[in-house]
Amino acid sequence: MADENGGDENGTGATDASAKDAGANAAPPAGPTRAGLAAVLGAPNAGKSTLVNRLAGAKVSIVSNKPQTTRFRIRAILNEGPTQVVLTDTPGIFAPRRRLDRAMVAAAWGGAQDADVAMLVVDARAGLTDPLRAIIRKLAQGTPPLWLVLNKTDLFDTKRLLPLTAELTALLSFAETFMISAETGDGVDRLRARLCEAMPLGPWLFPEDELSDVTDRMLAAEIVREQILRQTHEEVPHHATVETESWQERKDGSVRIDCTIYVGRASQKAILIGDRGSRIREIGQRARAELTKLLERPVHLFLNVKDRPGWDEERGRLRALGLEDLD
Ligand SMILES: Nc1nc2c(ncn2[C@@H]2O[C@H](COP(=O)(O)OP(=O)(O)OP(=O)(O)O)[C@@H](O)[C@H]2O)c(=O)[nH]1
Ligand SMILES: [Mg+2]
Repeated sequence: MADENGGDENGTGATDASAKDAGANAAPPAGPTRAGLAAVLGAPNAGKSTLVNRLAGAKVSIVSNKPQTTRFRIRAILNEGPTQVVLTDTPGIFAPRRRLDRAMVAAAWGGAQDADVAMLVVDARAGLTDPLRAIIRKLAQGTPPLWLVLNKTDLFDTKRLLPLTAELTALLSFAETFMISAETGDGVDRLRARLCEAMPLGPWLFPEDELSDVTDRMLAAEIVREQILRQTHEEVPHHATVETESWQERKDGSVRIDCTIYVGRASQKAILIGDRGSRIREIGQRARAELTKLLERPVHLFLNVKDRPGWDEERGRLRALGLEDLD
């Protein structure tokens, strides 16, 4: 299940003036400040987004038990004392096939390029899998200082981590190694503290009240997609994309949000809608509840499902996701 730590904070970030609960630590102090970029990389499903949310103390990036949940780079901003850490969550890295997949993997590698620290998050229970080997081979070609983050330690006896750590460090040298559970928060405080220490001296990169670079419109689409990932199976989640079509502020302080869900086939549309609309109703209800919490105001959410074969090869759809053209 998703970790909704800090779910009652304003997780919308962006430039929205409603990002008022950025925390007591928000204002940069008068003395010298530190700021830098910390990228989170790894195979799909390693727990990268769970970790980013945990480090930032707010739900910024969606989480599900299905691989390839994150599709584009998401920045979450962690302000602690004099230090600002800009965390970059990235899509899991895997062997891409579709244009969408290629753009996702390119976004992941792009996230590491300018970072001051790159954290390789490993699902330690899964161990040294083939996708992880491929990532390590690529990382060996050179990246920023690399930290190894062995995740999901709540799932097994941590004694079993020693052979895995030895195996990984024989393949690649890591400046630091951490053993954590992003889900329970175990070990995350030490990682957060070390990240803060590793940031270079310099002015903050984002205003103190910003929590992420995800706009409210993008957040709405992502929260709907999170429910699709959780409530449908097999091919449907990976062949669905969500776009926020309209956003209307109402006088009573509520907001009306209209989202379109594109799927690859009519059969997927039927699954998504469900028996007499039951599935889409449930998706809408849960997404609405989550958005009401994150946006801290009443939300009216309207979902429209369209089948659009080949959307995952369409440049316009990828651009709507914030992914760039590759060719
Ligand atoms: N038990 C346990 N589960 C975890 C932990 N961290 C993440 N998970 C679960 O692992 C699954 C994947 O987590 P995500 O954070 O979406 O993983 P990700 O690496 O961002 O995945 P992609 O975006 O698909 O690349 C979810 O079901 C999480 O709840 C952990 O420390 N312990
Ligand atoms: Mg993710």
